Amino acid sequence: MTSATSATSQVTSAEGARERAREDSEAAFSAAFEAAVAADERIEPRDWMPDAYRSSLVRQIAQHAHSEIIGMQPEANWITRAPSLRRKAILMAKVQDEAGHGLYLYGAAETLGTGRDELLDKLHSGRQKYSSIFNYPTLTWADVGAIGWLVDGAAITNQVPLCRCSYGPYARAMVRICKEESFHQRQGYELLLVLSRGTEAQHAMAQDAVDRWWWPSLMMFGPPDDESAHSAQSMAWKIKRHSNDELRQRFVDICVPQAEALGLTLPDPDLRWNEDRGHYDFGEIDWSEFRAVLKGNGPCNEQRITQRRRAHEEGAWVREAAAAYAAKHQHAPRSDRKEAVTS
Ligand code: FAQ
Repeated sequence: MTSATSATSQVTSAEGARERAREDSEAAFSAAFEAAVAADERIEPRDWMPDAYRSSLVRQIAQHAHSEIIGMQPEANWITRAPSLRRKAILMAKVQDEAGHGLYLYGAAETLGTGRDELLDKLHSGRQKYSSIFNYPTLTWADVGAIGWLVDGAAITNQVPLCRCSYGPYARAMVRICKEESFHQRQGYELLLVLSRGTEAQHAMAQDAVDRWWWPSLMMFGPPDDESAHSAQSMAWKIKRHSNDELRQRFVDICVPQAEALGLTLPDPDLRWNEDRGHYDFGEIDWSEFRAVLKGNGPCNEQRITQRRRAHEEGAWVREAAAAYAAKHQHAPRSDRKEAVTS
């Protein structure tokens, strides 16, 4: 063997050893990840995780964050026309909470290495989704009640199990979000109860709102299980704990007695208790409507995204001012910084 051949074979075997070592450590990390998930332990930002786990979390968390901030629009539409100061203060606090939920969620996505700018860019360019529910209009004051009762109610049903999501930062964000959503749900229920027990016109307004929001609320849980692209893998990773159809059924079972207590009817002639299943049967969801809304053809898709882009552009000066302030104080001498804090 010439010395050149021997040097080449040494390099090749060193590369091979490195490659084998890399594969061994990857396999060890992967086994540790699978074991942690199986043991119901939390995966934290610095832990090794499969690329697909990371990207699936970013996809779901981003869609959730976008839903929170786009979801501010339908109700904000009624802040200036709330029927009393009390109702106005409550509604402002609720809409503000939703902005806060967006912040926690964008923060959770950041722990996975994806910044808010990138996610907002994807939302504004239509590359990421937000919940279908926010593409419906709020036509009357009663819609604020229907959103609280049904939309926040569906959100809680879906999100309480997410408090046990395998990814730590998302699970912890969900604990606080769910507590706040419970307030939101109760204010919506109380608002509808007052309307339902009010004048004939108020009762009719509450019923009309429930008629319009019921079916879109059922669509919030996503496509039926046999068409759900991500459920099986997300459940195996314990990101999701229940399937779309299981949670939808849970929501229907919760709502039927609540509707009775409200004195309102749910717009589904097929809704009836099934003794054998121990659940309410309900009618067929119009999945063609769901698909149309997801494609951008819902009643308000265009309006919602246009308003979001405008708000982002008009807020540019706030972001620039905040960045300039942060940079100034980061580079200021320590004594100036102290003065800035105490003055
Ligand atoms: N709208 O394979 P799956 C709120 C998409 S609550 C739009 O079943 P996955 C609070 C899905 O992304 C609302 N898109 O997906 C509030 C996927 O598309 P992709 C937000 C939907 O992830 C209240 C494709 O269809 N809550 O904002 C919808 O396993 C009042 C295939 O679906 C959350 O986001 C939909 N309804 O299950 C704020 C909760 N459904 O990503 C203001 C967290 C499905 O491949 C006022 N998210 N898609 O392009 C989740 O639990 C899940 O992501 C599901 C979907 C259950 C939404």
